[in-house]
Amino acid sequence: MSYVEKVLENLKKQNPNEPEFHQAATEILTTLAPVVEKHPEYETAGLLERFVEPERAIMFRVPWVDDSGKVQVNKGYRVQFNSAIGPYKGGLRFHPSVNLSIIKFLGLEQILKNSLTGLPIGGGKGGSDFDPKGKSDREVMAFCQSFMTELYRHIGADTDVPAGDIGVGGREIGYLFGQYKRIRDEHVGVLTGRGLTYGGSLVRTEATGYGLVYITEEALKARGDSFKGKTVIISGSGNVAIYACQKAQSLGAKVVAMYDSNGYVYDPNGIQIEVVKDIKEAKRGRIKEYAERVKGATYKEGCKGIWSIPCDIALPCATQNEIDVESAKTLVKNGVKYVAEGANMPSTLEAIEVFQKSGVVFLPAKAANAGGVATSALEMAQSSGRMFWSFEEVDKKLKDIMVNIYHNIDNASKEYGYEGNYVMGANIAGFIKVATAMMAHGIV
Ligand code: NDP
Ligand code: 2IT
Repeated sequence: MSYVEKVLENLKKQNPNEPEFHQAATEILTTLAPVVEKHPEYETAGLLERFVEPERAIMFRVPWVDDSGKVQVNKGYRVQFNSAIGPYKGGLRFHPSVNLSIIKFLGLEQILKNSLTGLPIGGGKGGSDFDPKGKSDREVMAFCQSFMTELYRHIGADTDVPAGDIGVGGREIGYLFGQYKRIRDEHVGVLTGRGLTYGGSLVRTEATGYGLVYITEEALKARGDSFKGKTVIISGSGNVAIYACQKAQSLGAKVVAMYDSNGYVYDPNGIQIEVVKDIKEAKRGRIKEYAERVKGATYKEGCKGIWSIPCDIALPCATQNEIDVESAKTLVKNGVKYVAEGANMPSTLEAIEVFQKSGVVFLPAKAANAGGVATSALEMAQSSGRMFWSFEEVDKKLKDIMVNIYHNIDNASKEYGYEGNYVMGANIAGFIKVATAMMAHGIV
């Protein structure tokens, strides 16, 4: 049995009932075989065993009082996965589906994503099974204050810097930051995605969606093509989806469909993103309302149907495993040419295989959605320098980072003999930097 196979088998034995963690680890480790073959010293140093084991995983109780006066209890998590190349960095997810397996898969992905940005950030992730949907602002504040009352002791501007993810946006970051500052009496860059009046960076709100479109644009350009005139499907209608839609349309694409967890809207005339922003950002409403407001648009219950709409480019921007093997086959049958992942692990392993075997250009999440965390690192840099850069400056840095990531993963795929396989390219390019740092640090 090879080194990679041994590590994977042991991981599954040591961490039973963590299917999402197994899935992410399988995707990553199986592509690293050519690297560990080149570096037999990694096995002696137990490098892969250490790489897949979080440095620390914190689980805690989050009690809070709801509007009826009843005490509610949620689970809180922070997995500090790897600090070889910088302080732990990664988002917080508030969603009822959150459990240790989900946080560990996200944390493991984050290590390599953060490495690919070229910036000094390690990997971490956290969150809670708390559902902000349908809660009052006061309930969300009470939850966030309780969550931070435990989390504050584990994080710090040079230790671990959380940010947003599903269910954690500007409102939640504000409440979390307020409580951290109150307990620690420190106004520092301990969270990113902060508001612009208290240390946030321009472009952070737009960064993940914009970055996704920038890297896809570079992949198109490398093939003599562009977004102009392309039909695009975007799943989700949250932070990543909205700004991916806006940027893709500004480059001449027509985005015809989006969804939330209840169903999808189809607008053959092209999604009017200002309407989506009003429904989702301003009113915290449901995407269904889009079809009530825009003539010619239709709404269908259920998410999966979105993948049966013919498109040139698919940008999954909602959640893990939203594209299964069947949906992948439908997309290919209908002529999809590019799939770039805005969400984390939105394609199942079998779906990825379908895309790759069909010659679809597939840009995996850890490369394609790295613009969010990259801009978070730019926010950290501005915080420690006590200064701010203009929108244009940050946007330019973001674009340069995404273009670099594209060429790094493309070059790595060629160097290792798997040209165009960007799953291999991204995992290998991300891993080599982390592995080199870990080897330099000795057995820690
Ligand atoms: P938001 O909470 O802003 O939006 C999430 C969107 O996805 C909503 O439309 C939501 O619908 C939908 N969604 C969530 N869960 C499900 C589900 N189980 N089934 C169907 N739809 C679902 O989150 P973000 O836009 O920030 O995050 C989206 C994805 O992008 C996640 O995978 C996240 O990890 C990833 N990501 C985010 C980054 C960021 O900077 N924010 C950076 C890199 C990656 P509903 O409103 O009905 O719940
Ligand atoms: O998955 C991700 O990269 C994020 N949710 C953003 C993390 C960050 O620290 O900005």
